Amino acid sequence: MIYNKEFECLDPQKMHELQLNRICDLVRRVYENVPFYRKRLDDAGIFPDSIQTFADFEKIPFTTKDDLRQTYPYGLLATPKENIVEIHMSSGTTGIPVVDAYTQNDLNDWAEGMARTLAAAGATTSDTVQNAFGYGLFTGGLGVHYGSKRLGAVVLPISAGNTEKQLAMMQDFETAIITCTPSYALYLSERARQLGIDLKGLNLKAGCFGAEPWSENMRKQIEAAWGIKAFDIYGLTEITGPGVAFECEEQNGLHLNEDMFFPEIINPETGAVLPPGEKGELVITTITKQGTPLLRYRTRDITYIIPEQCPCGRTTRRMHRLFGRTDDLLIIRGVNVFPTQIENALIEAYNCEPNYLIIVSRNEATHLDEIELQVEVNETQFTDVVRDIENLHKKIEGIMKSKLGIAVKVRFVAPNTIARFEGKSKRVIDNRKI
Ligand code: DLL
Repeated sequence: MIYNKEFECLDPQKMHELQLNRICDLVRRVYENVPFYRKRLDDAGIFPDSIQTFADFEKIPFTTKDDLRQTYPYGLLATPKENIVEIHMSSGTTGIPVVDAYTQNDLNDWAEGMARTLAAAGATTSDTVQNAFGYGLFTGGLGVHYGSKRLGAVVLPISAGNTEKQLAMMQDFETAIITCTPSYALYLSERARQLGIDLKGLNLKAGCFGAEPWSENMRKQIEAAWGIKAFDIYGLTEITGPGVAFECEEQNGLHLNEDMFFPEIINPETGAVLPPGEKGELVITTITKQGTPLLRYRTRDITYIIPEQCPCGRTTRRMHRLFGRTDDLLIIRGVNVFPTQIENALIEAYNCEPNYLIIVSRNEATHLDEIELQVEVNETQFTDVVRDIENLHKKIEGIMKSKLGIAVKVRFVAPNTIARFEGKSKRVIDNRKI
């Protein structure tokens, strides 16, 4: 269902006008209220009134994650602190968190974006949304929560973890929509199988999954294991959280909530803006945000804008599902590969559940990079695999070579030896000292 026809189906020309108005207003707001941005713009010789067109806007310098860290905790507030009603943050691996501060209006926008997301996955007012994203500073839990409430569905705020209870709740409350990371969705289905629960016999119809990269083949596996449609949802803490973009029933690219988030794709090396269809780094400007709005924020996520309009009736632009992050890109002997490409090829070669680990190292003697792919075999496949292990090795390694152009050494490991995840998964260990 299209939740908000006014904005989701707005004439593209009108959407452009709306965006440009909001951009001009935003540049003025941050210039007046955020010393960091005033200096940035002054240094670049840009005055708010000189921004009249998208071409003018493209001259504004990017904002980076580093800028956010350097202004921690409140350096990017664009409104007096008394207007802030909620804070979220993500710490990542480097220590200093990045902060998002919301006014009530920002929370309303967030709820709106997430109501659109859930409605596009088929959620209705009579459905139970079981929300297995973590609640807390992470935006997954409360993002889905606010969206479900706005939509008028029943939200079950169970948070991540407690796997057996999740499965019991699903049966007792006839959950229709499940929301969590894709890796947790797979773990839930694995536990269900072990406990003899048939997920396909329950009331489930769809799942909204995101917060980490997942491949198209992993989607198919989740859909088969759960008997549902699995929708990709996207967002990041700095830019409000989930609800930036979401899939519709076409499951072919994610519609951007363009009335709130202005997207650009850039060449990550040169910063040049790329046309639709060309792959690059997603840059977002939060055009309605009041608390901590960002100008031209470099997400580090790699995608492209799909040039065609979607047959679903929405007119908002779609981005291709993410290929990965600029900082996840593995460069192996000069070949660029994202972990999701390895995942896709692995599932294609061996229709296993993607419990795998990618270990990258540098051979000290040859100074060449090597990838070991540890693949877990499940209990039922175990005996077959042992019988046919040589062939399977060859098959996976062959597909990696032909699809990705890299040599991968496959090592099968026993069932249940690779870690499972309730939140974001960690599937790459890079032991190279570079
Ligand atoms: O992961 C927000 C979120 C919550 C999104 C729930 C979707 C669902 P962060 O923890 O700040 O926020 O991580 C943001 O996660 O820049 C991407 O690299 C990655 N990511 C998020 N969604 C997807 C997705 C939340 N659908 C970072 N596919 C982003 C691939 C995703 N990667």
